[in-house]
Amino acid sequence: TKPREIGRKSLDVEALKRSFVEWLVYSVGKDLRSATRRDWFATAALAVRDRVVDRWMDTTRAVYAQDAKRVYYLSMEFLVGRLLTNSLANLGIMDACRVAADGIGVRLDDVIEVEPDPALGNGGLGRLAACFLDSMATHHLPGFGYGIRYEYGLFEQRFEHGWQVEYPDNWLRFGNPWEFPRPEVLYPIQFYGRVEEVRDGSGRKSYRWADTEKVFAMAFDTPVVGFGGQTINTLRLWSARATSDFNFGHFNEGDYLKAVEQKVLSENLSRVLYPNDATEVGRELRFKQEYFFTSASIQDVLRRYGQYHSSFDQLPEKAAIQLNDTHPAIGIAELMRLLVDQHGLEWEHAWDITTRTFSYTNHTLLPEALEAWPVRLVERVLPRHMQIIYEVNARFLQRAKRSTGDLARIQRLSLIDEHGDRRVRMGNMAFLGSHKVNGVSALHTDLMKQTVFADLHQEFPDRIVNKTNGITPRRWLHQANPPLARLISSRIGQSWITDLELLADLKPKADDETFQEEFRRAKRQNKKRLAAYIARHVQVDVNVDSLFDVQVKRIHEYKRQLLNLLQTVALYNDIRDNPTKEWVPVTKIFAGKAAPSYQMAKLIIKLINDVATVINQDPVVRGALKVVMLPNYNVTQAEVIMPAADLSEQISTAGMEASGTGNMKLALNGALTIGTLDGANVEIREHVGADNIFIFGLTADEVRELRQGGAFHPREVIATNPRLKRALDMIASGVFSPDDPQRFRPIVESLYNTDHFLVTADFEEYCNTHAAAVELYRDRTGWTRRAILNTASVGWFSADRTVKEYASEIWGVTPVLPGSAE
Ligand code: DL6
Repeated sequence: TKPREIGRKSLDVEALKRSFVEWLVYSVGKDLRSATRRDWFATAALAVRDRVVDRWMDTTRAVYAQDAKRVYYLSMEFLVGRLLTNSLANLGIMDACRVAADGIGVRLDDVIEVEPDPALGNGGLGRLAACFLDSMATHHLPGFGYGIRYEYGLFEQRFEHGWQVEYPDNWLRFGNPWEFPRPEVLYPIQFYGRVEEVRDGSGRKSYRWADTEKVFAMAFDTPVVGFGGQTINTLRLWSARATSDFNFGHFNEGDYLKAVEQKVLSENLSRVLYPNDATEVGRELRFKQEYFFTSASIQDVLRRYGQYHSSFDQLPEKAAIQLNDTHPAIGIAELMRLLVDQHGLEWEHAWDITTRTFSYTNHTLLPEALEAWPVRLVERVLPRHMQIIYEVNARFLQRAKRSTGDLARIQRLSLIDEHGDRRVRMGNMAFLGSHKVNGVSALHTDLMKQTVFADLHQEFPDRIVNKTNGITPRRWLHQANPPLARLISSRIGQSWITDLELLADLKPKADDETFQEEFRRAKRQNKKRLAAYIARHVQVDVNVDSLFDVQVKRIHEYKRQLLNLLQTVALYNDIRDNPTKEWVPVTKIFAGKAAPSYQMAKLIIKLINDVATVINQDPVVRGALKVVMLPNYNVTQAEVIMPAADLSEQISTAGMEASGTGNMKLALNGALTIGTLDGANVEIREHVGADNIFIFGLTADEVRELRQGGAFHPREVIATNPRLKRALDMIASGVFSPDDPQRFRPIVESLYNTDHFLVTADFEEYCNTHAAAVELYRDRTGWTRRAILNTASVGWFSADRTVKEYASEIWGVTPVLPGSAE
């Protein structure tokens, strides 16, 4: 029989072995005896990449042949995770590769472990982009990711004496075997300069952007392997390169060092990812990064379109540009500039094309995270774009004034915030320049309509739509949780991998004793793996039979790690007060990074670590309670944590978490959620049923009323709750920080004085609900039944469903199947 192959490269074990040896010797330049694990990683990646390239080209050819509409997903962040396991799993050659590696004396798992996890993002928004890429490729949607090839990703987090310390993430130090540099794909990006008005013979006015500083954007392409290996899409990341005029100016004057300095400065543009998550960024370099990758991407889109089209009329039928948050929103002004200034289109015509091409996803309502760039900055860095923004605004406000005389409303609609120093509201810009604007969960979308975009929503009532987030089942179940994936496939076959709602077929098995037993066995195996990871990384021994209670996400006050921690301290006191009671053993597991400039979040990390030290060393509680904070949370670590969790903490102040996606990953892997009615938790409850989730706390409406009513006094709430007061007194008096008793005063004071995130208000209900959850854990059958029902009920939260909704309702793209290359 013909060996299974992809393109020209065979997938059988012998061929893989040959490939390994050839790559190792002829490309990596090592022999079998001296090869390190890193050499083997490079070798394996290159051999696997060979199996991808033919299909990649097939995909590209098929899309070109049909002149199909493409989606361009513009995102400042992509958290793709390790790619070796992902490629092997999606190509279906994990086992063949393992055997081939064994055959030459190499353990595949060791090789997998040395791959760096590219941290080109901060959190949810970046990981969502990566899940969407996987889903688009798996379902044959012609999708391109466009972003920045940061030389340094998000900082590496270490704990030193319990404090977060940031180290540079030099992820490219050993090279990146997955990427293809494209030195020929190079676009000039301009900054600064001035705008000249020019009139042609007929008196027609046009604009020229002159005396600019230039830098080049150079492309690096990474193939995105869809499940089954049929469709391979592209992630194109831009890297800054100095232009030669930049160097030569100084070079010719004989100032070589100055020339090199200039080169370094201009290439700083793609040097480092801004480590911000929902905190204010006000840096010129960040603004330039946004324009840099957006302009390069749009130039690339127009070049590709231009190969087949001589007018721009059909652009919206051939290209959908999705703005992942407002970071690339300057692209709206950029496309207008290119169409009007460079290609001579009339304004109205260009605006029609632009708005039909763009759509925008909002990911947060937090005021401090809504981008608003100072007019003075935009004017200086991108003077022509500022003019375009003014023109868009003038035309829009003129239209708005026809329907309202309300000046305050006009001010709210404006692209320019006139309070204080004038700023460009990027959210309003993205809204106006898009045909569809979406939120990422039902609640979040409703709140968008009621709050930040209330006025714009009234003007354009059909523009806002909801697209509840999703996660890729390939990485988050098939790859991360082999024991559970195998169990599921043994009962319902493998089709769930690309059609996750089929998991519903497991529902009847929720009461089946054998299935329950096997489900528990899979969970236990994953818990053992996590326990070993914990022992290796933080030297804490945890009981595999304890309830693994997990809160993993960025550290932020609105996510309320503090609520969890206060409950932990209260539980610690309960145990100490009654040590002989048969407590259900609980292991609290935290992980997450704090933005380096977010002092309160960093203090919360220190508090978690200090509380962990005291509790873990206390002989009285030993066994009943452990606290673990894992350093350097990233995609790779999440793949170990998610499958091992029993309880998933999703406890943000209602109305503040746009969606959450960790909540979906944990539920899919059989954890029960304890959470507020926030973000996608609301929809998770609808899918899993109220009996299989622990909901507590104020609702978003109640939060708003409480904050507005002025009747919330945290000091009084604390006074009436002795368990809470005792926990706070302990923290305030230095029980967890004997070396510096005052250390945590800022935390305690902020809870007493303002408690903006309503930790004290939700404390009691949270504790009661948590106690009920822990109590249920005693009932093995009852718990397992609910865990199975969670896995079986969350198929709807697949990113496949989400991207299909985007495809049909926003992008207007359809699948393109590459011609059979087999
Ligand atoms: O939509 C993806 C993800 C949501 O699941 C989170 O709830 C939300 O906090 C996150 N938002 C951001 C916003 N950062 N900015 N700007 O990361 O998006």
